[in-house]
Amino acid sequence: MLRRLSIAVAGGLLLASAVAGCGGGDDAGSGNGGGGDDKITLGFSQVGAESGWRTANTKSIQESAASAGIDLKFSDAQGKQENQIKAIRNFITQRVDVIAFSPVVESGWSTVLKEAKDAGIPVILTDRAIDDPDTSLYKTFIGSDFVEEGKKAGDWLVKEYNGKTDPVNIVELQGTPGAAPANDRKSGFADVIKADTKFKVVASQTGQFTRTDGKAVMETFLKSQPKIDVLYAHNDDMGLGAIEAIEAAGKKPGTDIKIITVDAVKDGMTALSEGKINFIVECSPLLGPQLMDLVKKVNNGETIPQRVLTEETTFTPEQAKEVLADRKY
Ligand code: GZL
Repeated sequence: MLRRLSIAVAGGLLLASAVAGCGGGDDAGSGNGGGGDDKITLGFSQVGAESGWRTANTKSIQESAASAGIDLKFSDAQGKQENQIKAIRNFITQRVDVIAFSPVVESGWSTVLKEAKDAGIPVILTDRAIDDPDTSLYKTFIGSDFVEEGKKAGDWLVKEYNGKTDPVNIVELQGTPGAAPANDRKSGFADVIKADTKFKVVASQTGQFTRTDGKAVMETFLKSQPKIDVLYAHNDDMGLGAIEAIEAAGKKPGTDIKIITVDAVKDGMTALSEGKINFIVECSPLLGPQLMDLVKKVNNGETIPQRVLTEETTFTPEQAKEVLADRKY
């Protein structure tokens, strides 16, 4: 069901009264995006299809919407904020019941989110956060703590080189510019390694969260850096691309150059089990079921927590070997 805008005309005066669907949300109504009489309609704007993580996230959202009986209007922004803003405006025009999206970057959302709020359509942030201080613009943010993920990566490195004094030269493949996971994984990692001056990030550049760019940037690092001890990649896909470049340069990934990545998608876990990656920090893409539960609650006007943190862990090569067969993504 979509929140209906019932229009009553009395004596030529147009009175619009919002009848919130599904038990009356705390927002004014909206109205007819085609989800059938009693179905909730969810408008979802996805970042794109840049990585294995994103593919798994999309699958989780689409499958969960189907099993929850929620009518999903799905839009792929192909990595562009202007496409996400357009999609959100379309969802507002279509009068969906709830809007959810994974913000491709942290900034620049106030105007369109105010439009959704004025239209009485609740918004849920998934996967990534925004930097707008006005938390009334969205009902909740469900996703990982990326600073914590960066810290976990740094903690592993500190332990790995405990007691050693030689300089440790690190190259870093960052996620997409302006994205919360890129900003926060970088800062969390830097916060931990700054305690020991032997750690030095000698080069840091975006690999756009993709294998292709991860490989290309790693090739430039290998040419420009006389000594690389460690690669810290903000996601598995860039790490996997970098492995191709490292092997093409005649070096052994995981041995000549230690590699830390984030996500724990199947291909990353396979490389970890083979010792080509040394440590992976998990970032679960399986947000679908929790998101649909939140959508139903929001649509029913129930109060939900402002922040829903996703559960995640870390993996060593030995742990990867144990769990690889059971990994869902
Ligand atoms: C993290 C997610 C990131 C993944 C990348 O929650 O936004 O975007 O770590 C993906 O693989 O491209």
